[in-house]
Amino acid sequence: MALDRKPAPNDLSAFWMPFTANRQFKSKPRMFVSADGMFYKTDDGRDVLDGTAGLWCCNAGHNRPKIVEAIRAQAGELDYAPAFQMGHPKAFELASALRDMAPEPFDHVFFTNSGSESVETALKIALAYHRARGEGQRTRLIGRERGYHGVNFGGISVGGIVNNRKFFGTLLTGVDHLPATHLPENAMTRGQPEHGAQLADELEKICALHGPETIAAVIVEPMAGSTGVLLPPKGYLERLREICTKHGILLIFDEVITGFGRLGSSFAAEHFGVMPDLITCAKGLTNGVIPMGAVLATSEIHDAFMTGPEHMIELFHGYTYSGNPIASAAGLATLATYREEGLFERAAELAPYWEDALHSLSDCPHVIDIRNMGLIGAIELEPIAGAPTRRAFQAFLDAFDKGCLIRTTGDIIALSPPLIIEKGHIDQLFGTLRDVLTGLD
Ligand code: PXG
Repeated sequence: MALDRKPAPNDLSAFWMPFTANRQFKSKPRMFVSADGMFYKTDDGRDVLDGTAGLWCCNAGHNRPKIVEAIRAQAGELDYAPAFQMGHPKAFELASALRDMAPEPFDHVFFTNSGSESVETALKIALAYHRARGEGQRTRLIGRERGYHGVNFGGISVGGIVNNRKFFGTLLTGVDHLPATHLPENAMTRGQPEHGAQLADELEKICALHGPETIAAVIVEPMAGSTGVLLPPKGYLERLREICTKHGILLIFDEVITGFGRLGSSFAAEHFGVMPDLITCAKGLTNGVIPMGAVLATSEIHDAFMTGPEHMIELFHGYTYSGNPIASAAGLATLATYREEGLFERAAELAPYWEDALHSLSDCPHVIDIRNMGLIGAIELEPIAGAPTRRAFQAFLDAFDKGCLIRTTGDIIALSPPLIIEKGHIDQLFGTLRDVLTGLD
């Protein structure tokens, strides 16, 4: 393209938007131009309440001074340093801060740039760990139906969302899936559902089919977010842990959504009291402001690599931007903001109010299920016959017109506000949703 060509501000054709109905969007664009605290501002000057923390990532809300200042200062001090064979202080400081925030066994941190990369990294660490210990035959990876683990090839292979898989060829081989944890008899449960712990026993069947000694790792979201907020039944995660331990299989919790206070604790592992062997995270690590992700590993896993000659690279994996200085500065300021403002505790305190407000919508038209945990909520709508997803998408458009940002996946509305939300905002969000749901076809 000629350098002198300046696209008009209303030229939307060049940007091929991710996970977006491009033609619909470009015919009637929805643009945010600024954000502060709990609100976005649109290009036509309207305030929109952020009911989703961006995409589940701005857990401390928007335009937070400490984070903004840290990025500004870091950009002027050390903009970039090579990530391989060189270091800079902030990456080490952030790794230590993350270790201190995480549950006890997670002593080591590998930096990535997104949730998808965290997942690829964790799967590769799992495979290489077994090989380092002389169990190179453990190559199988087990995911779960309706699981979301990002969009790279490993992640879509272990993931269980059909549209994210079916267009993209044969994916990884040697992958099996557990059944999803969603059971109709648990509809309208508040918090963790009673029924379904036995779904974890499917792992025993997969072990019996292949031989457990061929399985490297099981990866699950402790609470599945993207697929529409599917909660783990009581006892389910404990059972998965038990079976993995029994067979020497690594358990990976994908905490890209559940990390950083979403459930009222640092990580879901802490919330549920079930410790995996690896945790993937991203999003809230930098409040969504700068792309960054991480994999947390136990010493047992990390130390298995620390053998051989000292001049040798122990893990042949990493990214140009692993531990990028500006991302590290943003991460440090984000974790400090969570700590200083007690935002995880705040989420736990507000959760009962959130739960009541959410479940008050159970009498609205089309609502067939409501699910919640921490500051997460889902409202499942009866699909329009022959036109799945249309009803929820209309709810998304109507809510936006009425000043609230919500997310929809299939016919499920998902809510995950910044943890700084006030009770008044919760009332506004659910008041608007009542209007929206009442007006839907
Ligand atoms: N794992 C999990 C559990 C996720 O939720 C990823 C991995 C991938 O992260 P990146 O940073 O590569 O996008 C995710 C991402 C939604 C929504 O509306 C969810 C995600 C991303 C965008 C939208 O549910 N989750």
